[in-house]
Amino acid sequence: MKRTTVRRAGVVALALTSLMGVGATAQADAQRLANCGDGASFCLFEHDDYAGARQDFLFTGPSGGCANAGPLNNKASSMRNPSGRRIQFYNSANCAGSYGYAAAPRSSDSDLTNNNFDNLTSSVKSVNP
Ligand SMILES: [Ca+2]
Ligand SMILES: [Ca+2]
Repeated sequence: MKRTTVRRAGVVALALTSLMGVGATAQADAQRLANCGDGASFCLFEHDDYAGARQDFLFTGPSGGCANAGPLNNKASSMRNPSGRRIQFYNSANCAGSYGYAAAPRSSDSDLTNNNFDNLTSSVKSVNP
């Protein structure tokens, strides 16, 4: 009898933990994809964890638009891509040469160091995934 009660309590606790886990994940997803400027397709941040100066980009029209990093040239350390397109990162201005890193649609990265692209981005291009 006693053993059964203990097991039931364990199951309830597990179910509660799962529910909380799902809620927290959904909230984190919404948070990391928000917080570019209103309607921006993509944004770069000066520091890790979406901190420091922010540069917004609006890519309209056909795929393949390129934009220079502006004030964040060689400074970007994290990024958010709420758009449905892939964003390619270039070490040179005007998307010259080959890209060094590509962000998946609807993704974010709190630290570009592990992509070997910290403080290197000079231009970005929006392409169809
Ligand atoms: Ca930086
Ligand atoms: Ca560069």
